[in-house]
Amino acid sequence: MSISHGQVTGLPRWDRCAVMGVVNVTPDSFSDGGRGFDVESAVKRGLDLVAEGADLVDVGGESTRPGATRVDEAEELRRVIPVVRELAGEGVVVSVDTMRASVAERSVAAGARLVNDVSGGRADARMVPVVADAEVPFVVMHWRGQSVDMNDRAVYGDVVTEVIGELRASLDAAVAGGIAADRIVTDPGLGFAKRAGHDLALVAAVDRLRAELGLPLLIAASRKRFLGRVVARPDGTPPPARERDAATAAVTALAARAGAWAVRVHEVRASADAVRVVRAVTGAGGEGAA
Ligand code: PMM
Repeated sequence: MSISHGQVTGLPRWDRCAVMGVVNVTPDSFSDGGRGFDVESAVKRGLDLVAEGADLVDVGGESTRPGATRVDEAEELRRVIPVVRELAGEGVVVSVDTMRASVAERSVAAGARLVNDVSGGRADARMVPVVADAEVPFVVMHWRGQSVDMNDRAVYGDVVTEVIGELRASLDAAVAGGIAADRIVTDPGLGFAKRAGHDLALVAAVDRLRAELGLPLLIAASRKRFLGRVVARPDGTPPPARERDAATAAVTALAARAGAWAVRVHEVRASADAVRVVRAVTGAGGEGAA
């Protein structure tokens, strides 16, 4: 009963669900309290995530949380490029989380091996051609528009069917734009124009998403609002984001069991253990298992 998690051309092959650790180079995480960002601390954070079991590290310089407004291009480059360069120089498999083609291009030149675009190529018309030219893998996430007002677009009849249909359109555009299908990862975009019930339905449908889209799947539930609601205190108050890591690891186990290619998480250790437990359990049911 071993599970196939899929493989992405241009990246290492893992015999289990991979774990992508998150380094958000944003003012609330790595500000040095003054003019700039503390590159050294952000790099150390990335290396710590690898030591805890991350297979890849996703570096982003722009918050996409609900209500977030955009940072300008120069600022995003200033935050992201030095961190990408240093982590790649240390041999880390680096992914860059950006909606801007210029940031993707410069990140790949600095050593990034994967471009993770929450807009799936829709926010910047140059993104697909740039990724196609660079011949790097590309994450196409389900997206209905910028974060500032995305909650207004969280309206679905059948969320799983609609997300699959809308993802297909972005995936077709990526392939038509020259990105090889075997370099594409897809992602239902938990929390992006989704309410808690939508997110839960999508987590429950990982195997269907995989089967119908036919591509490696990234699941990024880490610390998101829907988990805060699930593990809310008796008075209904959600715990703060940092107290949602056990709930996140539970989603990791479910996603890995359903064949996700990777999970994207802020706290790596528990998820790194979870994917190993899933591999051990799913590999243990064969002949001779007494
Ligand atoms: N979510 C966030 C950022 N990047 N990338 C992908 N592929 N999928 C996601 O769901 C996703 C992402 C927002 O999360 P954070 O601000 O808590 O890191």
